[in-house]
Amino acid sequence: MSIILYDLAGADPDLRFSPYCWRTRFALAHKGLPVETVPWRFTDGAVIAFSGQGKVPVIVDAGKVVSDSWVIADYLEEQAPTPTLFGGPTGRAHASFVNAWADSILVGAIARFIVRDLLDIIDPKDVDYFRSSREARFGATLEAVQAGREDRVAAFRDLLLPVRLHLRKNQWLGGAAPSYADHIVAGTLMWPYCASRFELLEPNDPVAHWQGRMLDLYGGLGRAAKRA
Ligand SMILES: N[C@@H](CCC(=O)N[C@@H](CS)C(=O)NCC(=O)O)C(=O)O
Repeated sequence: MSIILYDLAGADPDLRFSPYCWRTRFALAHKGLPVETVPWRFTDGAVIAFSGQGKVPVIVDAGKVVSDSWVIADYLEEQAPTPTLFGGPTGRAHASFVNAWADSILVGAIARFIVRDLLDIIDPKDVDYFRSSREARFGATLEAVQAGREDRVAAFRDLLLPVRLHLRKNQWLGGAAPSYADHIVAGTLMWPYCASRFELLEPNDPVAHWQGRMLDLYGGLGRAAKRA
């Protein structure tokens, strides 16, 4: 039986752009677990009713409801230990560090380049909620948050230096094979990749080359993603 994944969608139900849902999509594909995705919009509310919280990803596995991408990764590792997502407790701790970095630094940095673009792809019924909740978070209009991005993109690319240095000597963030650390960062980068046409990465950046390898993994799961 397939695992059900509630997955953030745009006005176009095939446009899936959540940085957290993509982490789960990659993790499920890594495990070779069949998944059926259910498009979810910010104002749907359905996941609140049965998961006790209001965010996606949420998975339902034979009646068991699990929310939060990190908790889901742990759950999948426990339920289906091979192929491993973490490579043991030390790898899990390293992935936890990558998760904290992605959530606290990378997501916020990317938002400043694409948050206004998101208005053009989300479901019309989500627009008022999205604008007011995000403008309250940033303390500025979405247009002001995104303004001047061409002048700021070099600084964003500098932020990825630790990833770039690691990739000079390793094929994957997980080392010789992709791990959940790869899913975290690649999943986060699926957000701008799917939701915006703004080029965050230079094509000759080792990070972009690694992203290309990630897009090709799991039968080209990322490569097949619909883009804005
Ligand atoms: N810590 C959560 C974060 C999940 C999250 O923020 N999801 C966003 C979609 S990308 C969401 O559902 N937001 C609902 C809202 O803003 O109302 C995870 O890792 O899964």
